[in-house]
Amino acid sequence: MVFKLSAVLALASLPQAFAHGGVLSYLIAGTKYQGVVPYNTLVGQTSIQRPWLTYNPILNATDPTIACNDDGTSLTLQLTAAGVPAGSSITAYWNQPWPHPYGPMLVYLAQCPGTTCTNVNPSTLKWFKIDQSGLINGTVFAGYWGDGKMIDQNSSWTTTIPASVPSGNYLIRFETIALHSLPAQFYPECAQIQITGGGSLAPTAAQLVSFPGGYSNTDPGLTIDIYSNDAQTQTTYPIPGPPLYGSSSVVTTTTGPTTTTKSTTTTTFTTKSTSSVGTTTTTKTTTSTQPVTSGVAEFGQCGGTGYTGSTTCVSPYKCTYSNDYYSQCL
Ligand SMILES: *[C@@H]1O[C@H](CO)[C@@H](O)[C@H](O)[C@H]1NC(C)=O
Ligand SMILES: *[C@@H]1O[C@H](CO)[C@@H](O)[C@H](O)[C@H]1NC(C)=O
Ligand SMILES: *[C@@H]1O[C@H](CO)[C@@H](O)[C@H](O)[C@H]1NC(C)=O
Ligand SMILES: [Cu+2]
Repeated sequence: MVFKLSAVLALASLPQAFAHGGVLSYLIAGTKYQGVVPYNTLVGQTSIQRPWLTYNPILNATDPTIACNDDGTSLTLQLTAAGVPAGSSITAYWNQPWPHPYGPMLVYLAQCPGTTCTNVNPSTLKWFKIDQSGLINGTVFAGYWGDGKMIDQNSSWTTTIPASVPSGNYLIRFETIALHSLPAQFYPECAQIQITGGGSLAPTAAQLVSFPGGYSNTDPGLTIDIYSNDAQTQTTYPIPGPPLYGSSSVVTTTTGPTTTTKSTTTTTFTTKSTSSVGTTTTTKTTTSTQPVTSGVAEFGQCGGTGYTGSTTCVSPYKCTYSNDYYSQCL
């Protein structure tokens, strides 16, 4: 069918004055993917994201919508981001600017049985947490939180698919929890990805939870009153959910002496555009030679049309394509 954007926009009702929101798009291993468009009919929408209908938060940690928002079922034209290498990065972009700076950021994966996540009910899956950021510094009352960092990072959050995760079809669940009022506000959105080239470290039983089930409405990290007297001196915050995937394993990083002064950096950018009738793939390769001893810091520009500076990022960041005019160290 012909997709008439003007007709879809005409059906839109006004979102609640940007007080809330959710993940609107993704950058996955260098490829941009649009999310579903809330407040619009789902008819004709194609996305890797599971649908969510409004900007409103979920206010109940044990409601079925805690898994993949309301309603989180597959689109009729549901897509999957295929060929996402384990070890690559995924950025989720929220509506700008995200309004809630107090609370944790969390990212989960759940492997789907069979050959696709399409039509799999997220409540039937086992989830493990691959990333979290709670109270970064300061006090519960006046500190810097993962949510504040997300806002400072262009209202986006970049996470790395652990290289040790087994290959397969997964739902990835980005979540920001807002604690400025109680009950806590949950904003989870899910997307379908196919992880390739993975490892063999399965999550342990203790690292796996269901949603609903992973949180309780009485979890200390969800009932905390950030305006209380205690909060003004409290400098720790218990992040809700299971222990982090891989957290029991020891990670050893060995840095040897630098014996070379030059190395070759090759960056491959892949742009994919997908429609309901087919897939077009464009591949672009940039090769540059830079000293390894210097580089652009995290979030700095490292490429783009007209850019003449360094194209090398300081370790461990990678120069990540955003658009033709801008690449960034992430
Ligand atoms: C939360 O949702 C669960 C499941 O729908 C329901 O049983 C419970 O009563 C709800 N709790 C609150 C506080 O609304
Ligand atoms: C907390 O960390 C942020 C970012 O690193 C920094 O800008 C801020 O000054 C820190 N605040 C405190 C109270 O240490
Ligand atoms: C900031 O986020 C928007 C999407 O919300 C994206 O289009 C833009 O490229 C991002 N800017 C940078 C510098 O990454
Ligand atoms: Cu809100």
